[in-house]
Amino acid sequence: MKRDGRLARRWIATGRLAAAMAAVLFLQTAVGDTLTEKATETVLRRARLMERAGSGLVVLISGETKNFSNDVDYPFRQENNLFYLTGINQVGIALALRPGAQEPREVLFLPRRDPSRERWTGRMLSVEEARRLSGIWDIRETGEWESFLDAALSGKDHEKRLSSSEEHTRVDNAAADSSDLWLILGNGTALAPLFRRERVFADTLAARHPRIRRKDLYPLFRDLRIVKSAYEIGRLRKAIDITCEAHQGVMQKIRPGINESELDGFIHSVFRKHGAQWGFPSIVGSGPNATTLHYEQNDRWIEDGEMVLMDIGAEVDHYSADVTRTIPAGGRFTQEQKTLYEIVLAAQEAAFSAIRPGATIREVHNAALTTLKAGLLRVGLVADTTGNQYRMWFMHGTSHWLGLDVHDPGTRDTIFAPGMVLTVEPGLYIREDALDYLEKTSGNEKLLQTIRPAFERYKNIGIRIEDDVLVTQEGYELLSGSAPRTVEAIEMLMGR
Ligand SMILES: [Mn+2]
Repeated sequence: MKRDGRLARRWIATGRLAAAMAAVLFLQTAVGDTLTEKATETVLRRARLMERAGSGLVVLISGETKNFSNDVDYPFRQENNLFYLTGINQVGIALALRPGAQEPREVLFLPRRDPSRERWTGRMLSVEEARRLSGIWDIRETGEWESFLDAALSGKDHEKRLSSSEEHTRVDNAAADSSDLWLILGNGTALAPLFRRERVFADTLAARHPRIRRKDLYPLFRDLRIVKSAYEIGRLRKAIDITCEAHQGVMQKIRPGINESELDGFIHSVFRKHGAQWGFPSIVGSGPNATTLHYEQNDRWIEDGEMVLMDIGAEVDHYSADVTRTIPAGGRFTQEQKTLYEIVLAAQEAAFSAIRPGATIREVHNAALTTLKAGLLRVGLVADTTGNQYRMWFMHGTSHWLGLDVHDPGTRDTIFAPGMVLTVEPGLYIREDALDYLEKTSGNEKLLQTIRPAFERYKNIGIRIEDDVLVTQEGYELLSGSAPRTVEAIEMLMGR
């Protein structure tokens, strides 16, 4: 008898974690490669999310295309949480999950294919393709989306039709959905404005179904996404390797007289050579531009004796790297540049040593700060290390989470566990106007007198060293070590 995996598909459709795991195993071993590695991932992610939600209706809607100019759009990029659950990067899709209900517990809504549109903007996914990508069996047209939600929210029976067959079944709502409506809202986070469409959508549904209680999916996604699977770590490793290759290439290519834009283009060419995109616009800042944290203009001519800060990250399958190197344009650090560089490097090393299961980003930051402050006192850029004087020269956090978002969801107090990936990126930015805005108090006058000579020596130097780190059982693994990081290693590769 031919094993076609139909039964396993039904197990997956139950959305129950244990059943989904067994089905995935069965498909892999008995049926062959019917489920891609990526689909296997998304099957388990949906089951885990449903396990956490417990009951109700989970709703995710696709991102929108953003207009660039007239009839030209930016390249479409799927909303990351929907991508996390489906692996599908097509506009106009929607996902409904019904934890705690009877089948169907997972339904994906797909726009109907339109040859006249596809002629202009490219192929749209067929039902079979969407199935193969997501591992979701029940796929319907987006036109049925509203009536499906209404039926699910009102607990009425709803006729289900499998788009690819003539099979008709009845949705059994005996175990009716609870009135919880789960959407990504980002309540209490700075990201809440990003989910405005979800709020409007919830308002629309609430007008028709007054009983519903809104529940925020954001904390569920944050907790799920923060620990990376082996598959995800593989994607991140690839993105990081490509990024490090770009850094190595720049170190060999750069020379005084080159424009930041040419380095920007070169970096992008390395990403594209490997089929990757950027996860965020590259920062290529030379001389004084290196003191602007998110400088993106990238159009200045680079002079001899200057340093160039490059904060870049390739993106593979939505997973972004984030690696910064700061190098001397002419291949050799001046004494002043080297002095400050060694302080930042030592701070980064101190931060690394704080990384192990059980620690937090707050502790990593504090470890970096202690070293950084001592260094600043030594060179005379602060008068004492007890207060916040260091914030004139280092004004951002040391770490953030890394993943589908280059700043992945998570907090400073999330307890480290194996599989988490974060950046470690101390820096020093001696902006030329940094002292102009100090309040005119007698204390500050005295401070200015003390640090003025050091400031004159180091002004217009900006340095950041950023690496990507995986938390392991034993401590950590440096993922971006192939891009030279020490003064000696950088000067050696630059070969001058
Ligand atoms: Mn970063």
